[in-house]
Amino acid sequence: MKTKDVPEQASFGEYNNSAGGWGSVKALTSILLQERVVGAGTRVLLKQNKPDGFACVSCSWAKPADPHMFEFCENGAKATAWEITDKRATPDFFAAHTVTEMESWNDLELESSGRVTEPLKYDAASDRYLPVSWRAAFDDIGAQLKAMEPKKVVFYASGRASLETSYMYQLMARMYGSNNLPDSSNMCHESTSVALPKTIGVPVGTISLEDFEKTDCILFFGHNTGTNAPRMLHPLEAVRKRGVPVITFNPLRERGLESFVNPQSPLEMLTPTRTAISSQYLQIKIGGDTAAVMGMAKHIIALDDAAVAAGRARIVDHAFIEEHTAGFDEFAQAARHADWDEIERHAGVTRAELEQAADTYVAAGAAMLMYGMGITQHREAVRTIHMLTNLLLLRGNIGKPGAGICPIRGHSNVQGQRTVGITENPALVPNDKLRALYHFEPPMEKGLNTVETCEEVQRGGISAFFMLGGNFVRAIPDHGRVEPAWRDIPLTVQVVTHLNRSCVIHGKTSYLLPCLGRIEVDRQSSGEQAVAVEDSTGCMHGSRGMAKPASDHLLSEPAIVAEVAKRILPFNPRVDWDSWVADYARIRDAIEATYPDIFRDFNGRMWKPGGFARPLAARERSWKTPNGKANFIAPQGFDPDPDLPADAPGVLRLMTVRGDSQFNTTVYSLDDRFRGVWGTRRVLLMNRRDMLEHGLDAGSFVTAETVSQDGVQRRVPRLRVEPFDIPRGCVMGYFPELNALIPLAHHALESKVPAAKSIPVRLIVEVAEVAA
Ligand SMILES: Nc1nc2c(c(=O)[nH]1)N[C@H]1C(S)=C(S)[C@@H](COP(=O)(O)OP(=O)(O)OC[C@H]3O[C@@H](n4cnc5c(=O)[nH]c(N)nc54)[C@H](O)[C@@H]3O)O[C@H]1N2
Ligand SMILES: Nc1nc2c(c(=O)[nH]1)N[C@H]1C(S)=C(S)[C@@H](COP(=O)(O)OP(=O)(O)OC[C@H]3O[C@@H](n4cnc5c(=O)[nH]c(N)nc54)[C@H](O)[C@@H]3O)O[C@H]1N2
Ligand SMILES: [Mo]
Repeated sequence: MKTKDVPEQASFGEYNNSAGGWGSVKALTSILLQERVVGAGTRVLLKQNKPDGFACVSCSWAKPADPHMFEFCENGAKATAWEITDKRATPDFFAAHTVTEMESWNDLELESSGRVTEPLKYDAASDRYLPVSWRAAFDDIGAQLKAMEPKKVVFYASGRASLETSYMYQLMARMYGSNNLPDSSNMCHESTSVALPKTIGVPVGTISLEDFEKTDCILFFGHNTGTNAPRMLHPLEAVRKRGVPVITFNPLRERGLESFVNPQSPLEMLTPTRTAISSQYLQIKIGGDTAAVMGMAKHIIALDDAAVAAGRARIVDHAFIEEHTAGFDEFAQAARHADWDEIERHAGVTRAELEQAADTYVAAGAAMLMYGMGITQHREAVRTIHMLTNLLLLRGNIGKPGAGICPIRGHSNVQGQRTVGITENPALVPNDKLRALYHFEPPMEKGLNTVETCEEVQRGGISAFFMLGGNFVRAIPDHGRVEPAWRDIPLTVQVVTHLNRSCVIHGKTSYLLPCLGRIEVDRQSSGEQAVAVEDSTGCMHGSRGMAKPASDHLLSEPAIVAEVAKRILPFNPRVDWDSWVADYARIRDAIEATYPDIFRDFNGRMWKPGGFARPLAARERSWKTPNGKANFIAPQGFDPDPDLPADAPGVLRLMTVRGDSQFNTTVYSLDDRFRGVWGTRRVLLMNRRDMLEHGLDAGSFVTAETVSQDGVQRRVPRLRVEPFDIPRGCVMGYFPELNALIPLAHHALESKVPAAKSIPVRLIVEVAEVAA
């Protein structure tokens, strides 16, 4: 069965229902049917995100202590069904298809082949993956890695692997001599990890689930919650029912942020009352956030100046600013000088709208601010995050109940991987602890992040790429330039559950090592094992697999890391890899010994309902910044891309986002229900007036071409154009189909997160052919 993505056969229409509701129940049943796991799936889902169950493998949203009976959303259920699917990519399957043939398949077709069941090695003579024994695979990988220069070996991690696996993985890489530990975070919230330490002295968000009960206002930036963290709609719904305003900033009117019907509330399902999620919706331009927030700040400073002049109570939290912050005067001065015309031009909304939002914000005692990829994946992402914290600091909204900042993380343990040492930056690693515990000298020079890894691959400087989960080759930018170089890497090793594009575009020697998923029972010599993950609010949760493994030949991720480690590292009596694998509680003891403040009594507390929270200095208003203060940082200008003016003639700003039926590069179907797109992902959604100006009708086909100064042509052909409610000058398309358009150098200035939300493009009209 091959379902080609044929944009001619697509259909479009408005989706008039809310997020949630019966639509979501129906879609859930159909995915369980598609994966042929209706009975098993339903049983497993009842344990999802429960204190004694398993942590969902989809998003990283917090898991409450008193969960709903169904503490999962439609998309979490899809992710579960995908993992426990009945479909198998067996050695027979690989015998039937050459790798060259599979190269022409799309992401959906590749992963639909099901779970990989046995270790495989690429055979160039037959152009096929052939089965190999675990021992032969480990011996060969070990021998090759041992002969290589550690600085030329990269250990990638996608944010799903547990705290236990991640800790072992980074330890192995460092003992081997490499800090090359890029992670999916480098394409995601790295902008947050760079920005927040400068302003509030922590690399992660400060809110907890309880803050939703105490907040008086929520500001919501650049996140598609109904699709990408749907369980958050529950606390948001509760907040709205208390009458608390939610102000949303997004170029698209995302369905889940407009209204929600709780599919778990019998009353709402019978007489669907929708909860309006946003009280004010600012449909700003792509990249308009710094300007929009500056508009709000300008209004607040003006109100405050007037209050001071009239001798009335201050509008800003002056006591907080005096005691806790630095840089206020410069920032206030920058706000006074900011020009309203320029703010409106960049933000794409009016002064009146911004003043209204600011009035709502200053009327609130405590406010929280949430944000996603619409903020982090921009050239000026770090500047924008500084601007978001400026807004919070003005009113003392960090470190008090009901207030705080919440970067909404992606993968279910991406934040946790950073916490236990997956980073290319040795300054973020407790090297003294590692030295003391394991008696080795950790490498001290900075390793490669994601973009730097791709650059090095192009230069031919990488000897081996080890991939712990994920789909690196597909998730990165600039496919046209990176893929050819990728094939020259001497060794690529992938720990996978499903066949994906990174298996097909591979190095000279290539291994696929199939692992257990988190939902599966993981039995080792001391019995069934559990693992732990950290959610978006800094809470650690235990997770116990319960489904039968997809095949008898799978190994757990800790076991795979241990087998490689034993082969590439000299014997060290202080790390007994086998005993760690025998009982994961011992890995947790090692994590606790390395990070005693965060993981105190790890094994004792990991099953605490709601998780146990890591200590966060900013929550206590203690600022771990160089000057010991929370810092206002005034932005230098508002332009979203320093190299390309927002309004260059003929240039559109393209955002590449997720549809409702995918988890990153894992595409479950070609539909994006909430946006009314059916049966294709090869589309560009545009403003109707821009279409007129470009001479395009609905259903026209175009080639998108990147505007860049490096002389490289980057094009994606055969995209169908449809009109959509999106600001002028902005276009929406899908990740990862359009990643070939992103130049590798087009990344956030300080964090190097690819700027996937602001790609400057031109459209070239294809033959005057219009789909019916
Ligand atoms: N079901 C499902 N869940 C997921 C994922 C998935 O693929 N599927 N992926 C997981 C991962 S790894 C991540 S990182 C998260 C991603 O979750 P999101 O952060 O929601 O990611 P995107 O789908 O890329 O959507 C970004 C949103 O930002 C808006 N946006 C784009 N540009 C701008 C801008 O300049 N300003 C503002 N204010 N808004 C803008 C877009 O309209 C869109 O609503 O979700 C996680 N959860
Ligand atoms: N244009 C554009 N590009 C983007 C983004 C964007 O918004 N726009 N978003 C970026 C973001 S936020 C992220 S996080 C990255 C995502 O980049 P990655 O994290 O690298 O990619 P995923 O698609 O999440 O990886 C899916 C694969 O993980 C494997 N897998 C699933 N479960 C397991 C498991 O339990 N163990 C192991 N070992 N493997 C498993 C499966 O084989 C599956 O094919 O993409 C980035 N790229
Ligand atoms: Mo992500």
